[in-house]
Amino acid sequence: LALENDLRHALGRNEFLLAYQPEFDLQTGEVVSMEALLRWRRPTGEFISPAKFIPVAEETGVIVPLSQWVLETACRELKDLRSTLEYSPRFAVNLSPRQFQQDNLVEMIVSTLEKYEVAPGNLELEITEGSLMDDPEKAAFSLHLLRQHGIATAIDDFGTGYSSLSYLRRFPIDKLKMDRAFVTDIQVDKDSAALAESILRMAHQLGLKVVAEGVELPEQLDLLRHLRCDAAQGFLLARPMFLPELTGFLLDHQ
Ligand code: G
Ligand code: G
Ligand code: NA
Ligand code: MN
Repeated sequence: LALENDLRHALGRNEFLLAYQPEFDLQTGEVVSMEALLRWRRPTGEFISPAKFIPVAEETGVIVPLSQWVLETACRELKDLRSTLEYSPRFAVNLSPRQFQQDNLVEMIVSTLEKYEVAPGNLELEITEGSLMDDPEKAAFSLHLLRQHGIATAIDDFGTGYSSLSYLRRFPIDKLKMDRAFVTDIQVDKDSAALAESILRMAHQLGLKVVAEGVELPEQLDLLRHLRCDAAQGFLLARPMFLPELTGFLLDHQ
């Protein structure tokens, strides 16, 4: 496969970039975190979506050096950002199910944080429900270890997998990212709003923060705030940005 072969060489050819999309506190409007999103820019200038190449990276094993690159780059860029802003924003990195199952995951993360002098409390890991359910015991062990190190964890695309919240009690996690499927029609559809409300109520009872994904309209934001959602992310608030634009955005937002 051409894609597979190109992917093997893409790291060495510096074809990857990170874009960052901020998340905002719904009470204060402050940026609470920014999610690093991997971008592959081909020599032709064409961008290929991670949805397309992450599965190939997993099959070929490229995911191992690639995820190391993502974490290192995010840490290095955070150091840059920190010296400009004079504070240290939190950032989030996505982990695929295979990455989450990697044996030396926690060691790799902790040593990279030390190398770049990034406090563990500045990092958040986004994992999917599938990552937890593949091997729940191993997942629980890794999550406990991460928590001992002070690294936060979030469930990404929450609600699209094992829609039951009860299993979450078994895992030490910090927040849910409510999938944008729950946000899209929230302002026009009573059932959507009821679903979002029940996710929020149960998550809060379990002591979890909730971030709404994919907020595109002011009406959605108002309703989410009314429902006591903690934070939001989406094109209405900020698009994913490369480092120079992100730096300007955060400076303006202080
Ligand atoms: O940013 P975009 O909409 O193209 O992201 C598509 C999907 O790719 C999302 O599900 C996102 O979580 C995932 N993704 C983005 N960056 C990374 C990454 O660095 N690692 C992994 N494993 N997934 C990522
Ligand atoms: O699976 P995950 O939630 O990590 O996917 C993040 C992806 O969602 C990113 O690729 C980002 O570009 C995309 N995204 C972020 N905000 C919005 C939005 O408001 N609307 C839509 N349609 N996509 C969004
Ligand atoms: Na994500
Ligand atoms: Mn998500």
